[in-house]
Amino acid sequence: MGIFDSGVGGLTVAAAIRRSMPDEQLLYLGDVARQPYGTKSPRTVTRYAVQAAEFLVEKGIKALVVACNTASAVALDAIEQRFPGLPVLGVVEAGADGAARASPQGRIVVAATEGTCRSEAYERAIARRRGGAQVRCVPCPLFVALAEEGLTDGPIVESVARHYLGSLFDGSQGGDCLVLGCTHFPLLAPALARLAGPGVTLVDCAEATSAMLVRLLAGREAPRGNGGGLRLISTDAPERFARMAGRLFPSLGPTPVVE
Ligand code: DGN
Repeated sequence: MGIFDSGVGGLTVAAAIRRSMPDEQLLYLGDVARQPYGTKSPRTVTRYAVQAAEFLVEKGIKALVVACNTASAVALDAIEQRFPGLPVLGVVEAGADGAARASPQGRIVVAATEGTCRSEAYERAIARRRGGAQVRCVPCPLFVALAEEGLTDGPIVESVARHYLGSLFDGSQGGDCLVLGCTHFPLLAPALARLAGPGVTLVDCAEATSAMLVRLLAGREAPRGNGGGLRLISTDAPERFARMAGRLFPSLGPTPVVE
């Protein structure tokens, strides 16, 4: 199975897939040479995303997970058109599904990149599942840099989180659900959960995506006990990618192999 993101963020999705489908062979591409995707135009993100998909398809994958909300928001149709017949799953549909189910009153805050917010993909996907829900998409571009830097909690993260989301969960009309609408953001989840407060449900699109993937691949799973694995490929600076991946995902070991 192929998975890609602009960097290490999509490893939150890969880790969730590993937990729920441990027999699958996963091939992960981090397009760090061209990150961030979140501030680029839809045309550029689509070109990058189709190229990333081409690279993975050439390696012989049976399904593709677009583990980047920005690419899912703007490039999913282009990828599906380029590879008819290949099961393709994007994280926006999964995140929207999770939010529509989890929000008690339908007051949903989506923290995402500028590109995802501009596309209004979450608003559309949530409206299809839960008409009448209020959706507020907030661009939080610095969260991506913090996660890529391995800075996932502490006073700097708290202050950036307050800057973007500080007033959105106050009072009876505040958000009741926070969607981590960028695959880098689950890495900051403890700080974001503290900021949102105890009454607010966090929706992690990584978990929601892996649950959707299990349903999508029913009947086509890898044989049990064949020892699945995760192969990592980076489009630039593999040593740095390995260092960050090892630090953020201890289950990969301190210095995972990155090609
Ligand atoms: N992780 C990507 C996303 O989910 O949107 C984008 C990160 C970025 O490249 N800005």
